[in-house]
Amino acid sequence: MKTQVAIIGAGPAGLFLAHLLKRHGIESVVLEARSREYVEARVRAGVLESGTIDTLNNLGLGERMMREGLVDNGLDMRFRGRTIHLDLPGLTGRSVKIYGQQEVVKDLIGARLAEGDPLIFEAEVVRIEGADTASPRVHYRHQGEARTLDCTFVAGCDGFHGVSRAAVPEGVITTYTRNYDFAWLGVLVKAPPLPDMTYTNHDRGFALCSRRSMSISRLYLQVHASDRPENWSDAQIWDELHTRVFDADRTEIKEGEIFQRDMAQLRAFIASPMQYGNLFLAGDAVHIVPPTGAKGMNMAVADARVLARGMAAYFSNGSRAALDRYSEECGLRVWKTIRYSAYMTGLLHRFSEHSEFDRGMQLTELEFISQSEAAQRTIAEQYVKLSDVAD
Ligand code: FAS
Ligand code: PHB
Repeated sequence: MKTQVAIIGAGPAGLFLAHLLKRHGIESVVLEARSREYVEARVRAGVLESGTIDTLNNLGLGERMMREGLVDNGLDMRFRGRTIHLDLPGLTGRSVKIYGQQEVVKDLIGARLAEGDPLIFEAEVVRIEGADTASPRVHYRHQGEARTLDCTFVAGCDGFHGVSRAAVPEGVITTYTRNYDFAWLGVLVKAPPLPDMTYTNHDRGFALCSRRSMSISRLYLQVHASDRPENWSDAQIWDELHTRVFDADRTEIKEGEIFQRDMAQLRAFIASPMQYGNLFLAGDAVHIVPPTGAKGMNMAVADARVLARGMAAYFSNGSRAALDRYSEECGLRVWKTIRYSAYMTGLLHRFSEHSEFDRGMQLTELEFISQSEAAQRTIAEQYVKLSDVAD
């Protein structure tokens, strides 16, 4: 099989890239290791920045997101029983939208298949041959058979555990990593959510109250990295959430049926450069941010936008200039997003290695933010638009 662009992975990075390339008349084939059911059921991110919202709408794929997505105008941070409320439109002139990543993925997959464009599920890529040549070849397994896909470019959109990053020779790629010794236990609950996105810093640990609709709450608890969802009873989850959200009288957080549990490990990671010959890495395949910044999916979309523009230039006029600058053009944005996500993680979580002095500094930072509109605007601006891509 032959195509212009071989896309490895049907997550946000790969699916947005496929649709963006099509708008430029560029053919691609998406190879996804998992089944459609698995990919569409995977619960992950929830916050869409305006750049992601606009991209979905410009692709003509935003109708359900605009109908079912929830506009988020506020960001609350609680500590010492008090709340810092960030009025996003007041501070930045923007808001964000809450719309589950799995809903975005469903919309993109549905459109891709409706348009009859190649998206092959249960097609696991095992090797990329000739990434640094003009005609790379992707080797994958499908229906028990070894197959190949010849192409001009390979887009490695296969996430942190994919194979594409490994196709870049040792000496060429540099990785930067920070691992945290805590993780997030996430639950989906059939109960009305809090009115605003609410992050908390409590002596017992971090908690986050988000939502998927006005009747589905998405709640998170900081737990040790070695913990497991099955270690927690529903009652223990509710006890910790009420406590960490300073909801001692249990009147704020509405309890309900916990119908989904998952764990997300926290790490900050970036690999540089994001390209090697005719292989281009995008999304989690090349960077990971702790989810405290709500950036992972938005970063993946921003990478896809830059990459699609570079590939469109090449196929329309043969110029590689934009493609050769892909890594450089994405680099600073990615580092700034990692910085923000690491800052918010450091501000809101309990650290086993923290001294009493460190704890005092952390709470004083929150006190300072509570009294400084400039500090609040700094956080709000990064929450709503760090994944902006200059057109
Ligand atoms: P993805 O990982 O979404 O997609 C990669 C795809 O490639 C997958 O479908 C995979 O099956 C496929 N693949 C892998 N290897 C392959 C191979 N060899 N051949 C073919 N296909 C292959 N972000 C937030 O902002 N908020 C959150 O709360 C949040 N929670 C998260 C929880 C978890 C458990 C994880 C892992 C991530 C979370 N993220 C969160 C980040 C997440 O949203 C990512 O940033 C986002 O999925 C990035 O999209 P992609 O780069 O497309 O990678
Ligand atoms: C979510 O709704 O899943 C969510 C919201 C904010 C975050 C992370 C995840 O920082």
